[in-house]
Amino acid sequence: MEKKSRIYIAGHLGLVGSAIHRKLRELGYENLLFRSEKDLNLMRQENVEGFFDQQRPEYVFLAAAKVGGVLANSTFPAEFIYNNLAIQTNIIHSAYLYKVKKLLFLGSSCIYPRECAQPMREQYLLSGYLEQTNEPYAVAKIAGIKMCQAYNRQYGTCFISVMPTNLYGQNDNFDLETSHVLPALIRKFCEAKMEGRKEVEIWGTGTPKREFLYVDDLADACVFLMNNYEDSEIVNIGVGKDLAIIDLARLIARVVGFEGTIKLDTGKPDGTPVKRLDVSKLTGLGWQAVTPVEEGIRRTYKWYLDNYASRQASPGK
Ligand code: GFB
Repeated sequence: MEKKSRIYIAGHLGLVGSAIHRKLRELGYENLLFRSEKDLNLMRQENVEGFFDQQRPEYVFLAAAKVGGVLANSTFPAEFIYNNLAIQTNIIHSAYLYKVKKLLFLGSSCIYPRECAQPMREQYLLSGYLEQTNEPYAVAKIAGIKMCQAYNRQYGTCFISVMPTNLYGQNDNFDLETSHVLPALIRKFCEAKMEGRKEVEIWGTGTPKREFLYVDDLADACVFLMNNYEDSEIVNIGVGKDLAIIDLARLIARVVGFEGTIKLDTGKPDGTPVKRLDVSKLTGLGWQAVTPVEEGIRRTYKWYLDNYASRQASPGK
């Protein structure tokens, strides 16, 4: 990408898209294109093609998606498969029609089989059954990968696909029903501390293990790959280390300053037992994550206090 290239960030208000937007600005890219949902409905093919025809982006970061935690995925399976298939199909096909130079598609680590060998290497894709709680989402993401690869093969496009691990950071979703675990626990411990409660309930058995990548690191990796990677094969983006949910809960409780007890709600789903990416391909290309998880949690907690919690506290906002 040149500093003056026309770069479209689909999903620029979300966790990932907003981080890519910040990173590109910070690096001096000055010709950034973005549209809110109100101005461009990505579920409508005609609208998306019209936008590409008019704006002619040269590079596309496809970060628009319907995302959510383990409960949201199992409660709204139809929305997770339909919205994601529609959004990504419309954008990838428009990128082909309007001759985008390069597109980066964001997948997810849930594309790998539930019982996948750990750490999960790129070649384990489609080597076993998927986790049930998020199968519709995973199938949509796998379709996105295969679509990029098929277009590259048949039409000679340059569409790359990256698979991030569990992400967190500013602009995350802090809704307790639909969010991922890390923002949910920041909010739960923070509210319990403020209300003087002695106990916080977390979902599941606490034993599943997850890997957490700070979203600003992810954005840096995406820009790096956009500039340095051209292959159709997928690339994992992670930190290569994981921790048990109960240990994550203790760490967040410490950062927030909650001193009560942690209770397990085993009626809620655990999801995949373990999920850790093999990141040797990415490190071999010359990139690695820099933000330790405790530091990332501190920054996200601060953002939560400055933005989300204060918004909740002032009526009318
Ligand atoms: O982050 P999370 O919702 O998604 O849950 P997944 C991770 C683990 O944290 C599960 C536990 O074992 C949850 O049971 N957990 C404990 C909690 N307390 C909570 C809580 O208060 N809220 C939430 N949300 N979880 C998603 C997929 O899976 O990960 C998506 O459903 C996507 O498709 C995403 O791939 C990255 O890691 O299980």
